[in-house]
Amino acid sequence: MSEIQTHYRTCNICEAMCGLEIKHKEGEILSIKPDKQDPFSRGHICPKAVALQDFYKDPDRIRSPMRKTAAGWEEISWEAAFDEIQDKIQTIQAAHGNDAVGVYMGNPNAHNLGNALFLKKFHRALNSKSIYSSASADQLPHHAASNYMFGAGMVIPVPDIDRTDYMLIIGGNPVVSNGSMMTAAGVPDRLKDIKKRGGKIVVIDPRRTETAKLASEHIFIRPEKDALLLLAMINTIITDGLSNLGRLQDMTAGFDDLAQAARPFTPESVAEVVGIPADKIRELAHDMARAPSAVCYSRMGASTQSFGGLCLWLTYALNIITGNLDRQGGAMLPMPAFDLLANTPRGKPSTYGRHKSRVRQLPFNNSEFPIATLAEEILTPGEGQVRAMFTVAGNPVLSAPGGDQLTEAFENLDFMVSIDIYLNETTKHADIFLPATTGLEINHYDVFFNSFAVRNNAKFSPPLFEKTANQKHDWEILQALICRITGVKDDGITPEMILDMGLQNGYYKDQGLSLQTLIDNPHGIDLGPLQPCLEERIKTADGKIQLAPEFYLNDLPRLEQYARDDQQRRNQFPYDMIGRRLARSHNTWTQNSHRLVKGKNPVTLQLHSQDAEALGLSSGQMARVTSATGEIDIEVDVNDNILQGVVSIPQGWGHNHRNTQMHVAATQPGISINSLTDTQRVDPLTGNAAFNGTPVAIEAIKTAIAN
Ligand SMILES: Nc1nc2c(c(=O)[nH]1)N[C@H]1C(S)=C(S)[C@@H](COP(=O)(O)OP(=O)(O)OC[C@H]3O[C@@H](n4cnc5c(=O)[nH]c(N)nc54)[C@H](O)[C@@H]3O)O[C@H]1N2
Ligand SMILES: Nc1nc2c(c(=O)[nH]1)N[C@H]1C(S)=C(S)[C@@H](COP(=O)(O)OP(=O)(O)OC[C@H]3O[C@@H](n4cnc5c(=O)[nH]c(N)nc54)[C@H](O)[C@@H]3O)O[C@H]1N2
Ligand code: SF4
Ligand SMILES: [Mo]
Repeated sequence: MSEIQTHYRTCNICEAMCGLEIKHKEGEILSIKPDKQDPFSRGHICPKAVALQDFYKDPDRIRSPMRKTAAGWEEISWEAAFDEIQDKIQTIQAAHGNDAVGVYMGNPNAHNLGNALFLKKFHRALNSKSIYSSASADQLPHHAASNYMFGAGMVIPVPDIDRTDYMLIIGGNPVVSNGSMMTAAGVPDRLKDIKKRGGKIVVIDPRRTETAKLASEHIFIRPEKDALLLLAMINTIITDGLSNLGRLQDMTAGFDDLAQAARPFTPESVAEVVGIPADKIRELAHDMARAPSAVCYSRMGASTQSFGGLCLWLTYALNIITGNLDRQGGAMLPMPAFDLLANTPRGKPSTYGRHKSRVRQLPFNNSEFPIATLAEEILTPGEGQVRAMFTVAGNPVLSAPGGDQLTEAFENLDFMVSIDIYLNETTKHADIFLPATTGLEINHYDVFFNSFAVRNNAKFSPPLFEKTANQKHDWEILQALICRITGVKDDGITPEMILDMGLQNGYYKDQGLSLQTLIDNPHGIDLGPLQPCLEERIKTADGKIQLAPEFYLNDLPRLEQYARDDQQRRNQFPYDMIGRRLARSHNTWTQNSHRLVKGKNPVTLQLHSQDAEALGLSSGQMARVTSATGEIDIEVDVNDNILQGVVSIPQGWGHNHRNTQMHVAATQPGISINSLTDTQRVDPLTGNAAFNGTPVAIEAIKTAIAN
């Protein structure tokens, strides 16, 4: 009889980097619990971590390469799959140019060491500009602000949540999401600690969220009005003589331009449109400026909207003019042990805006085109049309704006390859399916999320279970494809080698940090609180912060026009739709774990009681929601935690309406919020999808509830 063994690793489902303690015996998981000795996550986990065992054992996981035939899917060897891909890709690129082959990369790539390090090489091998990812449905405005203000998209300031005295949260719900662009396992405790030490948390959100309930104060805002609020706060701080650049005074360019740009946006002029009284806006500005330390943290609600670019610029600017950038308790820069910026020199020419998309002239930012334009790039004939696609760990049919259009687009491709773990709404369109390892089967080190971590630390997790003989890791698949496409022999370099080299040459080299040190410390190594380091991390040519880049100033007339037109906009679609994240699901792919989806139907339309009354609807009844581009029927949840005139639907759902193999569907309705969102709604500045504030109409219908 073998003994019960204990394995320590970091959960790789979301950004929080929770340490896990896993008891197992003879290949069976006995328990998945928090690793109390993990110095970063301090004993926190969420219910999703326990489901890692479900993804490992899931009978629906695809475990062999497959080719689609007229008679259905047929298992094939890896070599046969690679042969066919090589042939098709080379033929298509030779006939139609390199850009005819596109790549879409989904969220799990950021949680996978091999993909984080090998995808760029894969793009270089294809030498195509047709690169797309979930980043343009998520955080592109953050990278744009970092690029234009600090010189590189990965110079991302994060809230020093453990030391701040005042935290203003705009459009983020970290109590449910566990934090994003702010890696902070155990957010609820960290937030409660702010209050315990006498500090204040204010949440600005059209929903009274789980985070809002825990905060000192919640203020409702109308969707997509945040840029106006931020401008009025900046205006107030400067007009009332409260701005203070502090230590960064000589390092900051553009203060006068910012002051001038904010001048027309007085609290009185924006109050009605924003839905927050002028006095309240002044109070927010004064509190933020006068707090011993403060940070404004804006997330999905601020970035996935029509003014995402402006919102993130103004968020950074607010932190800067209150003296809170790069200071304890403010917005600080992590010093990651493996640094993605290690080889980025100051003044490196930026790729932002270098190209425009073919059909709609949307910008190429962050080395990719916006996902909102992919369907039309596939469906519109002409030179440069995308004719073949790779999807790598992504499900854009459910996750992209107007996702339904991608169903048609993928069916129109000459060739499609999906590297994934499940056959789903997206990957079922592939001609070749390549199955990857995941979760408990992989080595893990968070190269991205340590770059957003609220405390410097490093941890490496070996696989708990070895892959089987016929399985390949994502990076091995990518490497094989790179060799096939370029004809160059495998250089034998593994992600672990790259990681080790980065650790040994990074910020902590004097402490002897290496892959071996991490292997010897399975709970992870604490590398201390965030330190001021902007002078070292900034990548602008002159080493200065650009407080008022033209890129943003030129977008202000669009905002002013929008504010002026606000009252006339809505006749046909009087409600603003926003999304909602659920504690027990992660985007579109975890719903196959029964333990996460059992229970009451979570896919409901949240509607304010006064709106419900006007529409003749009550909880449990069905409503039809219509947008300019789609229509769904959904169960109503009358709920005064939402602002009147705003409705909310969870993101990430939609299984079973297109006959996938995922058995989750049997118990849950197949409603995708992205059947309502619109590919044409983007922030034109960054190209990011504008999910929030999608105009919709609602009517009561008499259908019985599906389940
Ligand atoms: N309306 C609306 N839409 C949204 C959002 C919203 O708030 N509202 N949120 C947006 C955001 S923030 C994001 S990040 C995107 C997410 O968009 P996507 O990344 O497109 O969606 P995911 O559900 O994360 O897709 C993950 C895919 O990877 C597969 N997978 C999981 N693990 C692995 C692995 O280890 N290897 C491989 N090869 N495959 C794996 C899954 O089976 C699934 O097919 O959705 C966006 N869409
Ligand atoms: N449980 C769970 N955790 C997750 C995920 C998941 O699917 N499930 N997904 C992960 C991913 S990929 C990401 S990117 C993160 C996202 O992390 P967060 O950004 O923290 O998550 P969201 O729930 O999308 O929060 C957006 C908030 O913005 C509000 N909002 C909507 N429109 C507006 C607006 O116009 N203005 C303002 N001020 N607020 C608005 C919404 O009501 C919501 O509370 O979460 C991650 N963590
Ligand atoms: S919060 Fe995120 S990282 Fe932590 S256990 Fe849950 S899914 Fe995993
Ligand atoms: Mo995301």
